Amino acid sequence: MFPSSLSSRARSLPRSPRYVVLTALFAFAAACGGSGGSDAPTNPGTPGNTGTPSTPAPVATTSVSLQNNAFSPTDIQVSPGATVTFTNLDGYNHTVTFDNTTIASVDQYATGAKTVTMPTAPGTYAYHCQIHGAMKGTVLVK
Ligand SMILES: [Cu+2]
Repeated sequence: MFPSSLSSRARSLPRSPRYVVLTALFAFAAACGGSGGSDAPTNPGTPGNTGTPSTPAPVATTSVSLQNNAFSPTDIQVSPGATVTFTNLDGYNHTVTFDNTTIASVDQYATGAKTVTMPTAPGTYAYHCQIHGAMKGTVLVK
């Protein structure tokens, strides 16, 4: 369908053709919605691969900071059995408490770095601070 001259441009701008297609789809959906009537779709559907996921992917790192009552990055990805370092920059007490009690959690500490060894079993392991209920994070072992 595309002229062969597009192939080199498509290689340097891999998202461009998809973006054009998505733009066309949105324009089409908008046109349909404008026609009104009961058979106009209220939800035009979700494109399969927009490149902008609603939930950010976990960050591949073994270092997490505790600052301003938050874990940063909130969601990380590590290898099985990895050691994750949690550094408290707030100067007051936090804990790193995993929901999965087989993981050795960190009792309250106010400064410095603590390490936690993650399981070898793949999965998402949620943790929180026992002092500040809004402080939550996850470690994806993969
Ligand atoms: Cu805390």
